[in-house]
Amino acid sequence: MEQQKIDEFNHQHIKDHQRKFNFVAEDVAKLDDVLQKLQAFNIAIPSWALGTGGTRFGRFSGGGEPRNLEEKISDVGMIHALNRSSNSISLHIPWDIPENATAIKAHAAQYGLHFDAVNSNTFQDQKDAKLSYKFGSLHHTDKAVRDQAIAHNIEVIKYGVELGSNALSVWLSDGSNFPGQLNFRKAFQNTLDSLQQIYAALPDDWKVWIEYKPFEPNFYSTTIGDWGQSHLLASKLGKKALTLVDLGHHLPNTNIEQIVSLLLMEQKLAGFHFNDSKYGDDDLTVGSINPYQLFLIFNELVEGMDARGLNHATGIGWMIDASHNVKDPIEDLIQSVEAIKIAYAQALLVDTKALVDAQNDNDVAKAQEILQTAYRTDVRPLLAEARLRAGGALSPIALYREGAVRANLIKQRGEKTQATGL
Ligand code: RM4
Ligand code: MN
Ligand code: MN
Repeated sequence: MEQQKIDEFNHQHIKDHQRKFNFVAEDVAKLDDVLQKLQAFNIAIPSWALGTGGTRFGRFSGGGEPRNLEEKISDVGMIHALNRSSNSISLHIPWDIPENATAIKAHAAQYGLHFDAVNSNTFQDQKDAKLSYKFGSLHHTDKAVRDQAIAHNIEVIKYGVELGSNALSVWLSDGSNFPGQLNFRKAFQNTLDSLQQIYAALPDDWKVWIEYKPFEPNFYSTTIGDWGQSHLLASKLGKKALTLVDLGHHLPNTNIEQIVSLLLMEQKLAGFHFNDSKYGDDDLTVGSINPYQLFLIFNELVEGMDARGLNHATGIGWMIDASHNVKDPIEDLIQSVEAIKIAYAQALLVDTKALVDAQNDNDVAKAQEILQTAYRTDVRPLLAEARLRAGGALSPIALYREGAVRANLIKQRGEKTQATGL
């Protein structure tokens, strides 16, 4: 997407934008501060979500999917050119192996991209693997299987070092399907022992992010099933280990904002995998089901990060982890980034001082008014203004469609390509 096209598009829509922007800007106390924070705020795109997702029942390809890592990076480059808010990519290995790290880094740099956390995969058997993960990986009863999974994680760190990333993200499918299948204590101890060996291989400035999930693909128990189990492991491991919160990895109605607040307080919040869900790990577009919850999470984040003096943009990891079964992945990712930044902008608008007073006075109605005044503000023109200032498009999806980007990708790559990933 050439800059000239973006500028032309913005030129056509500038009047309309200014009218909307002036309307909301008038009421924003620290307007420049908010706009600067929005400009600085980027969300990483996962390399496994640039193709059409599927379920265990089927997969319906959308066409023009990236055929290799280079093409995935180009797709993220397209998203970033349009929204100026997606300046990094997170790789899942071995779905995306950077064979030539120097070339891959240079290719990404062309689009102003760098590499976020690297993700290991021990939830599938790899083609030439000697041993199977059918009954788990880091928690396995057989030391040889654990060793294979440990070696894989250490290899992923090596790829990450070459790419300039600084975190290993570990999600295990380890668990059990039936009562009696597993000794919980031994499974936990094996996991801890395996993670300790991976931890020992982390470079000084690296972190390991431990993700939890209550069920699926195992349906009776998951060895790292909730934030308590993840936090227990992270505290036993040490300072470089933190808990990663994937929004879809909670049982329905869990108060995620409270979890986030406490992890942040304990300096144990690694960051996020954003998505939305109605029932389970649905991996839907961020903000498509419950945008209020997302806002409440950001409200805790902004408050908690400010309390610790953390930089919002870089203090923790921000990443999308979604799957797109019926939408164009690029459009879906643009929508997710927008939803995240809307929630963030709304949280920045909360009158914190008044909220503290209301809390201290136990003025419950006032506290609700304060939060909902921020939540009900249409902040989209603020986001558009931040994008405009950063060289992005006033309306990324509109320009993406106007430019017939997907049709061009189909022409280049073909109708029947299939990206590796979810
Ligand atoms: C899992 C989990 C992990 C992701 C895989 C693909 O459910 O969310 O973060 O790496 O899916
Ligand atoms: Mn995840
Ligand atoms: Mn998930």
